[in-house]
Amino acid sequence: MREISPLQKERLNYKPKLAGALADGINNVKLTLGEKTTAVCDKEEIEKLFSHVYGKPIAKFDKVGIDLSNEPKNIGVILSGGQAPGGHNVIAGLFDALKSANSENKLYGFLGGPSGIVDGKYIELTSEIMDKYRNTGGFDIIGSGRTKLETEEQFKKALVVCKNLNIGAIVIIGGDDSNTNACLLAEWMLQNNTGISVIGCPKTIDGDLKNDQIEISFGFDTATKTYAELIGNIQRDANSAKKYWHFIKLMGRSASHVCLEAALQTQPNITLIGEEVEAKKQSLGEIVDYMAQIIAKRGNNGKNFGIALIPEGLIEFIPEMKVMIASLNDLLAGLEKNEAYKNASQEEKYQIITSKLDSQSAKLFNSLPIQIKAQLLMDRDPHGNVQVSKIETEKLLIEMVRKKLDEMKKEGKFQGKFSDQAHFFGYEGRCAMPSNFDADYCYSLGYNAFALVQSGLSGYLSSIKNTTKPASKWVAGGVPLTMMMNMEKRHGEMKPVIKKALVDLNGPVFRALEQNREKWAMNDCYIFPGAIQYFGPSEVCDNTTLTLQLEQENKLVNV
Ligand code: FBP
Repeated sequence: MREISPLQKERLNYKPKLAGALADGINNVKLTLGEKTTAVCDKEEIEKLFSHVYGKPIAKFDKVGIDLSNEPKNIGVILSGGQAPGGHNVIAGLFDALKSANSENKLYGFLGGPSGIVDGKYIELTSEIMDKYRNTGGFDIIGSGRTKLETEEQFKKALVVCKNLNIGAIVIIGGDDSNTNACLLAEWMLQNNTGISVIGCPKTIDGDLKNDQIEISFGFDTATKTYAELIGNIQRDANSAKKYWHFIKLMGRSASHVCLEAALQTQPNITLIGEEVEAKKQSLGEIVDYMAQIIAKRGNNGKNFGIALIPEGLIEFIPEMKVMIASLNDLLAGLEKNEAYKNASQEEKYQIITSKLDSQSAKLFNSLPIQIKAQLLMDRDPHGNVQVSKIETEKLLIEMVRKKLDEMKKEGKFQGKFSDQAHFFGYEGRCAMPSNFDADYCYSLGYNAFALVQSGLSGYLSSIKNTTKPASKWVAGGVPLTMMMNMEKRHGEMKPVIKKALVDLNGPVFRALEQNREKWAMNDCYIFPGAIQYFGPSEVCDNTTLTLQLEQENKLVNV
């Protein structure tokens, strides 16, 4: 029996490239601080809530300068939220930087996400452990979780754990919600003069933790390439058998970046974008009409097959659904502790809910298939988000499109056939072996997180910029977390959270889809990207996503 595959073995030996300023080692970087910053929205509230970390300047590292190796320092690291390819490399970068600064430094990994630091569950990460996880996918080195850190009690417990381990800094690797945790923790640690700093690293396959300072969250590159490979394979199958319409839902809780990137990589017949649906105020019925028109037109031309990409977050962008979901969120937050509701049968729950919704939302709720109703009432995650990965939008659309096509058939507008296949791609890509881009980017993010810690900063997100250029030209630094914050309603209350980046409908990425999708709908322009390549010519192995290339350079590099 083999213990690991030949590719796994080769990847363990891959040496990730470091951002230029960090490449000469952790003891050769110089910190420059820029101007003071402000929050992206709701400035006054955010400043009040984070008076100790608010408004800090942007940080940038250059080569050569202060010696960052000093007193032994222990660091705690947390993987938080959904898995994203490259998480292990962030830890590897942090580990290597910390050990090269001082071999007595220790890295503790908190187990199972943020709850690990509260409950004091941890392991010391040694070279022996670390070397088994370099360049691998997954978060299994220490596990992950979605616990929200926000109470005084949690912070006090975390402090005791850190003091016992002599931890001087905590690195939280997570998405918008997890880095909101990081900011709350940083504020509390500073306010209480604990001497413990907190640094975040931008993770999420969803690609929505980005802004003027953060070009991309890690994991988006590998996950979208994995989905694009699978979509390409299905396109080949559809084009061979010519008998199925494949409705493919793609992960990405809210923003449609994953769906948009996958569409540009594969050129399917239909691509829905949540942000566009919202901007055009399209109803569910209008979306169904749009899809049915394309399916009918293709069917009438003898093409009873095709590919439709559906973003996971679509449901929350459809105006009438958005209103209904917002009411459901408030209602469910109130009903959480209501014993009568908790003990009611599913049917009784629907009645209670319908009686409390306004008439339009009640009508919409009642019109939904039973499984979608049940999925909409499922528990929210600890951050108050609807669990969109559990809502089968692809099946809802298939059912509604089928009804519409039946009507069109009766009216003589559709002469073809409609046979469907439903897919949901999410978990297939979240733990894939990181692409070279993600392996390098993550290693740099982790290495850089240590440079931020050693520079005495807290409440910052590790940032690596200029990522469409070769790694030697990447720019390392840090962005104050409060700069990305705004106030949002969660669990029925206004809370400070990092603002999600949605698809920019005026940006070059969406425009690339808009300019082509009519052609892609009727002609079969499918592209088959194939599997991620780790070894071989640079133009095959080291290219980044089309989203990043279009956003950063407004042109496609290496394509
Ligand atoms: P993060 O925002 O934590 O990175 O998670 C992203 C994600 O993969 C979403 O795309 C998806 O909706 C969600 O996690 C599913 O999470 P879970 O597997 O915990 O239900």
